[in-house]
This record gives sequence, C-alpha cells and structure tokens, in this order.
Amino acid sequence: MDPGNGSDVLPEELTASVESFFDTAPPLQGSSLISHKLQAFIDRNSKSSEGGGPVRVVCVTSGGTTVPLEQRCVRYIDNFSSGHRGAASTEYFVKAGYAVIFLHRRGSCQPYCRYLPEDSFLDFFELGEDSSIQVCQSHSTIVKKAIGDYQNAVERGQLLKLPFTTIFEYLQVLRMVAISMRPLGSYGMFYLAAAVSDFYVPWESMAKHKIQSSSGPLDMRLSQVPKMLSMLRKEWAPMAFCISFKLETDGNILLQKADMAMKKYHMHVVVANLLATYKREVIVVTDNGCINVCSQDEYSDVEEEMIKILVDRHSKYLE
Ligand code: 9Z3
Repeated sequence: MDPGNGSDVLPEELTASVESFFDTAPPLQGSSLISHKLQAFIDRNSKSSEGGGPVRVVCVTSGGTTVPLEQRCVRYIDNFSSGHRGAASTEYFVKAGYAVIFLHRRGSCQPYCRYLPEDSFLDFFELGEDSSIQVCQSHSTIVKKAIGDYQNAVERGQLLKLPFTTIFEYLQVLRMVAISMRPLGSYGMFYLAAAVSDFYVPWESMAKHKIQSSSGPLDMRLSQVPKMLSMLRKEWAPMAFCISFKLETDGNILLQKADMAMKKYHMHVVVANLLATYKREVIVVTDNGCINVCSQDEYSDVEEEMIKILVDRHSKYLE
C-alpha cells in the first residue's frame, strides 16, 4: 500500500488561499455538536468489527453546494445534483459492511428513501376504519424494506448523516470529517460525488443585504474556490482511499479531464460521467485502465456494480 500522495509539498499559493477561505468563511453553526457526533461515530467504528478486522469508514458526499450572493441570503447560485447517486451509493456501501458518513445537501435525496415519491407522498397512505394511518397495500413491500434496511444501518451504527447547504458549510464540515478520519489511515475512504462550486463570493466582499434591482444590471466577480482535493490528499487524511467524480457535457474531453484530475489531485480513482447518461453509465478510471459500468435495465442501479468495483479496489489498496 502506498499513499501515493507524492512527497511534494503543497504550493504556498494554494495553502494561502485555503487558509484565507477558512479564515474568512462565516462560522459553522453547530460545529461542536458535529464534532461530537463525528468523534462518537469514529470511536465506535474504529473498534474492531464482529469479524475481528477494523471497520472501513467511507465519507460519501452528495448533492450540490450553493454559493450565496448576499450575507442575509435571498439569492444564490446552485450546482446541479439531486443527491440520488450519493444516496444509492450509501446504501450499497452499508451493504458491503462500511460505516458511512453521509455528507449531504439539506433537502436532497436520502438513503433508503429513494423510492418514496416526493410529489405524491400522501398516495402511500390510507386511513384505517379507526382513523389510524396505514401504508397502502400496493406500496407496503417497498416501505417495509426501506424501514428495515434503514433501521438496521442505524442500529449497527453504520450511518451518520451530516447536512450542508453552502460551499462554506460543505468545506468546513468536509475538513472536520477528514481530520477526524485521519486515525483510520487506509481504512478510510472518500467518495466525493457532491457537485461542488468552483466559484464563490468571499464573505467579506458579499453584499450584507438583499441586492437591489433598482441599482441596475448586476456586475459580479466570483473568486475561485481553492482546490481542496489537494488538501484532503496531502494534509487532512493522506492515507485514505480517495475517489472523486468528473462530470462533463462533452464526451470528447471526459476521459482526458478525468485523467488530469487523477494526476493533479493524486486521486486513487476518478469516476467519469456525462450529463446526458450519468444515471445509467459511468467510467471508473484507475491507474491501470478504465472500466465501463452500465445499469442492466431501468430497475437496476449503476451504483451497485460500481461500488463492488470500488470496494474491491479499496481491498487491494489495503493489501
Ligand atoms: C457527479 O459527477 C455525480 O455523478 C452527479 C450525480 C452530480 C452527476 P445526482 O446527484 O448526480 O445523482 O443527480 N459529481 C461530481 C460533480 C462535480 O462537480 N465534479 C467536479 C468536476 O467535475 C469535481 S469535484 O469538475
């Protein structure tokens, strides 16, 4: 096993922009509670599993980050992601025996709830003769399975959910998670499926109040979000197994971009996907080749096969 994060140090410019990002970000609400929950989760899962070996822990990031345009935020820029990939992947990681820290966008798709329709939720229920609430017969199998699987994951201490909305919250919580996972060494994994903003408005240069349309057209300069993947690999959790995602709309540049991300950020695996086909097709890019993964039909999840491949890669890394 080789951490493979290179002996090279982080460029000073990057370290400075990362420091400035965190120093100027608005304070994270509830950070001591998050820290407490994380510590308890890691402590519980760093003791050996029933089979004797240490438990593998994965941080799954899921959903898109927002970029607020005003401190008392009315308007924001959003990133495309429903959170379906992260939620589905969490279920398959739990099934493979991993403990999962599910770092997700508030209100995005949740593990074990993927089949519950958002728009017709009430169609799942009916009132019994005594006015009790019952799940309709037609949906009972799916609901029973979801409740059973979810409760098992929670009872076994395999699932910790941490929410974010803005890019500030996301990166602050990701750093806390990574630093608390550091003692797990190579048993830790990062599966970075969240769609993370590349540009943002620094807090101190952001309008305090709602921007007034009466002031005319809006000119705004966005700063670049510092590349935290390098920080994750080199400083926060250097031994962890890291998988990032690359989303493109142009198939001609997808693999080239995924390859660049592997090399530039020292990722162990990059999952490449195209906007037009991402729900049913992904390419798992590793340092010894690419694996195409497609879902068999509209009822099967592409994540099932993909997670098997990633778990296998992680096992090889542990060897
Ligand atoms: C992805 O590529 C995910 O697969 C999707 C999943 C966001 C497409 P959904 O949540 O969608 O199931 O609706 N995530 C990474 C997107 C991203 O922002 N990647 C950055 C990039 O491509 C690198 S971190 O440059």
